[in-house]
Amino acid sequence: MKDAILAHLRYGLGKDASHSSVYDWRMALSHALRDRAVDHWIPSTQTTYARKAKRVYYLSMEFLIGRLVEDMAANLGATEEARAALAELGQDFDTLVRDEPDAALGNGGLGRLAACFMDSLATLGIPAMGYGIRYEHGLFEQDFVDGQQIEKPETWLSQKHAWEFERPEVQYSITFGGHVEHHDGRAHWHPHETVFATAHDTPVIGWQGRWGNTLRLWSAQPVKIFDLASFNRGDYLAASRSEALARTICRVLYPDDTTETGKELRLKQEYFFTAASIQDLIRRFLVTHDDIRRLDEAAAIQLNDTHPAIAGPELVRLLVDVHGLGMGEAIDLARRCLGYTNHTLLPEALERWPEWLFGRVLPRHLEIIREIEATQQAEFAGSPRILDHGNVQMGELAFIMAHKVNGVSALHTDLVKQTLFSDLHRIHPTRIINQTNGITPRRWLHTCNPALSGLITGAIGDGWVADLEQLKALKGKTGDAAFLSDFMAAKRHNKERLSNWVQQTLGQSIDPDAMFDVQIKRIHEYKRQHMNILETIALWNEMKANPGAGWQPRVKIFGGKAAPGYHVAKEIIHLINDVATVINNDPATKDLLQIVYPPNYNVTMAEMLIPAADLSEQISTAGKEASGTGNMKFALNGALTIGTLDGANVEIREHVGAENFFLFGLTAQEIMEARKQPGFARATIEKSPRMQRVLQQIAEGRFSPGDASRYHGFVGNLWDHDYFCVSLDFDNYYDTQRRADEAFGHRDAWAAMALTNTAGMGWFSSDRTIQGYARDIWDVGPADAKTLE
Ligand code: 26Q
Repeated sequence: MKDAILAHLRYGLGKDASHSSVYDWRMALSHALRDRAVDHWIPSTQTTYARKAKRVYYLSMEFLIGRLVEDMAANLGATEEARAALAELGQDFDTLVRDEPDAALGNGGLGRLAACFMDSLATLGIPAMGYGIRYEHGLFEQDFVDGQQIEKPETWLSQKHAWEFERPEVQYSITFGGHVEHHDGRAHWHPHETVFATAHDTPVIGWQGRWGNTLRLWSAQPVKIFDLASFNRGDYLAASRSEALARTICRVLYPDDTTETGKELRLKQEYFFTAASIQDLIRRFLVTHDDIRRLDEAAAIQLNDTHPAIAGPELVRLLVDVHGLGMGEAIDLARRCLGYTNHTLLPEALERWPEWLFGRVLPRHLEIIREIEATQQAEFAGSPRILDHGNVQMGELAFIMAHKVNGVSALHTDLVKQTLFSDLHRIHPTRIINQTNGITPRRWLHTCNPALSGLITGAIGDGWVADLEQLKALKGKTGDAAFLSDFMAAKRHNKERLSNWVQQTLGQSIDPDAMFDVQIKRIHEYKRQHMNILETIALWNEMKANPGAGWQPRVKIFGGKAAPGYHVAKEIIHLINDVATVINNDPATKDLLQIVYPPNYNVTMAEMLIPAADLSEQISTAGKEASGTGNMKFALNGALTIGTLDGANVEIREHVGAENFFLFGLTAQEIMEARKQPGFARATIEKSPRMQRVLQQIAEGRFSPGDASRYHGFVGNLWDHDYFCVSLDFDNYYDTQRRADEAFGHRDAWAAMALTNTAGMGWFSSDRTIQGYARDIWDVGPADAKTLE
C-alpha cells in the first residue's frame, strides 16, 4: 500500500513526498485504492461476459454518492492497511478522508437510494450498471445570510474526480429536434442538433471486494468544437454554438425534488442520458447475442421514477427504425425489459410535458407515443391516456411501458393502487408491486458509526455487515446492563464528536447530555419542519412559565436545503433561524433548549449527525412521504423515532415494536377526510390555546424584531389553508414530545429501547430490497455463485 501510494504520487501526480499537499496525498491514496478496485472489477466484468449473464441497468437522473475514500477502503478491507501506510508516510488517513469533496449528484432520497442500490448490487454479486449524468455542478451549496438561504454553485469537478475512468472511445451521438419523414415504409428522423455522449466509469465494489459493478455517467461533448466556415468568416460566437449546447446539457443538476414542469433543458437532459444508455446496452448485448428479439433475456432496465421514462419510446424507436422490428413486437419486447419505480404521489411532482414542446425536441418519440397510446386503447378501451389535454404524461407512459411498477413502502404502494394509478391498476391488476426501500449497512452503520459498529462486531461477529438480519441477535442483550452501558457510551462518543464539530464550525456550545433531536431532509411543507419549530416555541414558552418543572434539556438540530424557487420552504428556513437567534440567547433557557441549524446539509453531514441522534423526527403529513430512508438510518443507529403513520415509518414501527416508537398524528385516511371540511384549520387552532399563542408570537414579530410583518403570510396560511394539516396534529405532537422527554429521563429504559431499535432494523438493509427487485422484477441472480461463498 505504501509503495502504491508513493508510486501514484510520483508517476501519477508528478510530485515527491516532501512537496505534496493534502490533495496530492488524497489523490495518491484514492488511486492506490482504485487499483485494488480494478482487480475485483475486471474479473467481474469478464465473468458476466463469459456467462452471458443477465445484467441490471439502473437508469437514474441522480446518484447521490457522497465521499468515496472511506467506503471504498472499507469494502476492500483495506482501511487499517491504508491508515498504517499513511502513518508511516507521516500522513493522517482521516485528514485525507475529510479533504474529499462530497459528490452531490442528487437532490435527496431518490438519488441516495440509487447509490445504496449500487452498493447492494455489488455486494450481492448481481451484474449491474448504473447509468446517469456526470453533472459538472451538483446540488448547490447552501449558506445562510441573516438567516436566509442563499445558493452558491457546487464545484466538485474543479478538482479531478479520483475514482473515474474517462472512456473517450465509448461515445454515442444524441440528436434533438428537426422533423420526421416517412418513406420506403420506414420513419426517417432528420434531427436539427447533435451532441456526443461520452462515458465516465466509476467502479463500485461490494463488501469484501467479492464483486464489482460500474457506475457509468455520461458527459456531453460538442460534435465539432468550431464550425470552421463561421470561424473563418470571423463569426466566433456562431462558430462555437454547438459547443455551447453540449456544455449546457450536463452543466448542472436541477435543484428541485418536485417537478418544475416544462423546462426544455431538463427534457434534453433526460433524453440525453437515457438515449446514450439504451444505445450502450444494445451494443453490449449484440457483442454476445445476435437476436435482438431476446434482449429481455440479458437486460433488465429499471427506471428510477419517470425521469428516464423516455427509455420506453427510445427503445421502441431503435427496435423499429434501426433493427426493423414491427411496432407491436417492439412494444412488447420493450415492456419485458422495463420496470418503473414510483417515488411520489404529490400531483405537482408528476412529470408532464406540453405536447408542442415535446414534439419540438423529440418529434419521432411523439409519433411513437401516439402508437403506444393507440395500441393500449385498442387492447384496453377507455384506458387512462398518456396524451391528455395537450400534455405528455410521463407517469402513464412509464406505467404502460413497464411490466412491473413498484412503490417504495407498503403504505405508498397501497396508495399508488388506490389513488394515483387506480384505473391502470384495475386494467393491470398484477403490475403494481411493493418493494420497501432500504439502506446500505456498509455506509450507514459500519463506516459512519465505528463506535457502535465495533461494539456490535465484538458481541456477534461481523457477519451482520452483509447480512443485517443478524442484528436480531442483539435482542438478547437488551437486559444486559454492561452491554447497554457500552451501547450508550458509543452514543455518547458520537454526541461528543458532534458537539465539538458544532463548537468549531458554528461557535455554538451544546451539551452532550441533552437529548439530540434531529430533523434532516429537504425542506418541504409536507415534511413539516414548521411543525417542529412551532413545537419548539411552545416548549420554550412552557419552560419559561414553569422553570422548576424538571425539564429535559434538548438540542433541536435541523439540516436541509430548500429548492431555490420554493418560497414557503425558504420562509421556513428563515423562521427556524430567526427562532434560533431568540431562543439560543435567552439566559433563562439556554441550558435547557438550543436550536442548531448548520448550513449545507449533505451526505457527509448526515454521516456525522445520524450516529449522534437520540430522537429522529419523521413527522410528515400521513400519505405524503412515499417511504423515507433517513428514518431507517436513524433507527439503525439507535435513535428512537417520533413519527406519523407515513411511508416506511409504518413498517419500521412494526419491526422495532410499537412500544419503542413515539407515534402520533392522524392516519392517511383521516387526513383525507379532515381536509374535506372547509375551515378545519381555523376551527382546530381555535381549540388549541398552545398553538394559538405560538402563532400569535410569530405574527407579532417576537422572532423578527424590527420586521413584525415578516411572517404574516406564513401564519395566515396556517389559519386559513394548512393543506399539510399542522393544526390537526399539533397538540398530539406536543404531548408525544413530552412523553419522549419523560422516557429520556429513564436512561436505562431508554437504552434498552434504543438497542431494540438497532436490533430490529435488519430487514431495512438495501440488500433485502435488491433481492426483492431481483426476484420480482428483474429475474436475475448473482452471476457467479462462487464469488459469494
Ligand atoms: C423532476 C422534474 C424536474 C425537476 C426535478 C424533478 C425531480 C427531481 C428529484 C422530482 C423528484 C425528485 C426526487 C424525489 C425524491 O427524492 N423522492 C423521495 O424518494 C425516496 C426514495 O424512494 C423516498 O424515500 C422519499 O419518500 C421520496 O420523497
